[in-house]
Amino acid sequence: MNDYVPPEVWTWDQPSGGQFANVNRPIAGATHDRDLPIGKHPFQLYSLATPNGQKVAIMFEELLEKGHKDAEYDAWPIRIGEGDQFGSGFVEINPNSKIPALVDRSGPEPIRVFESGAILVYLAEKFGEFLPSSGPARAQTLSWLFWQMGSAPFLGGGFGHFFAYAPQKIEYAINRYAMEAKRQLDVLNRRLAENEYVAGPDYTIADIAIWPWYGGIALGRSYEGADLFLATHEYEHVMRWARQIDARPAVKRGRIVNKMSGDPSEQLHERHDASDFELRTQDKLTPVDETEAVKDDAI
Ligand SMILES: N[C@@H](CCC(=O)N[C@@H](CS)C(=O)NCC(=O)O)C(=O)O
Repeated sequence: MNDYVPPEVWTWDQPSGGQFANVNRPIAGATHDRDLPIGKHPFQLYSLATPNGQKVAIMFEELLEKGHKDAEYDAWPIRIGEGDQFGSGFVEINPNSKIPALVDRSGPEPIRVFESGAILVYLAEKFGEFLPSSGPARAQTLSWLFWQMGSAPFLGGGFGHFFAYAPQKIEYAINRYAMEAKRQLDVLNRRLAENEYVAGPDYTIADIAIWPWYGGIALGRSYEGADLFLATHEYEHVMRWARQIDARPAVKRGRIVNKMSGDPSEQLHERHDASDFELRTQDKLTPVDETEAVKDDAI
């Protein structure tokens, strides 16, 4: 318990003290002029390897794995810890200033897409993959995709924030969100007990959206100590599914795109070519520039 009494009207007069407090603001819009780089491929992805960012790079790698050569993309890092999401070029694509954001330059006019769920649906429909075109299977896929979009803010912004990033460990907040995180893991566990993949027998954009968040927690990759704290090993069907998806070649590649921290062999700061995974991870380049090592697990 603390002695904070909220004023009648909230004002932004002090930093919160939490991690990322320096980039959090109560206003939208650009803070500075900055054009975004544009590469040679039809798709330009502006992102970071957070769970939301990983979804889109995994989707591109899955499309390429299926032989869709038109799914070639350039992936540019947006350093959200340094405020790149408030540059004018980025805000033009995503007025919400959050990664991931995509520009499809394959047609006569560029098409801008933001919100990871919208990007997954856009690409799935464009290539006719990972989203059934009609019927119950489509309804299931979209239901679970939107389940993720609605649920993960409680896992990340709620549990993850208070467990890992808040300046104090607040028992009430951690209890509240640990309870919800475990409930969500149980929802998934029951579903995956009866289905190989989240939407049914086939791998879909629902798995691509859900895995970086819930697979990340289950495999101990998000919020250090969270797997132990939430006893994720008890969700045996989630664990089976998380490991199964982790083994997919496209997932192995996609999850390291725009990754700026962690093991240098798992950091591909920019992706412009399939060969980059072999040739341009940080262990293959000059020694890691520590100023680039911004946190990109999940905020
Ligand atoms: N609902 C959005 C959430 C995107 C999101 O929260 N992105 C975070 C990184 S995981 C971000 O860019 N944060 C920067 C900020 O809040 O300033 C989506 O799924 O695309």
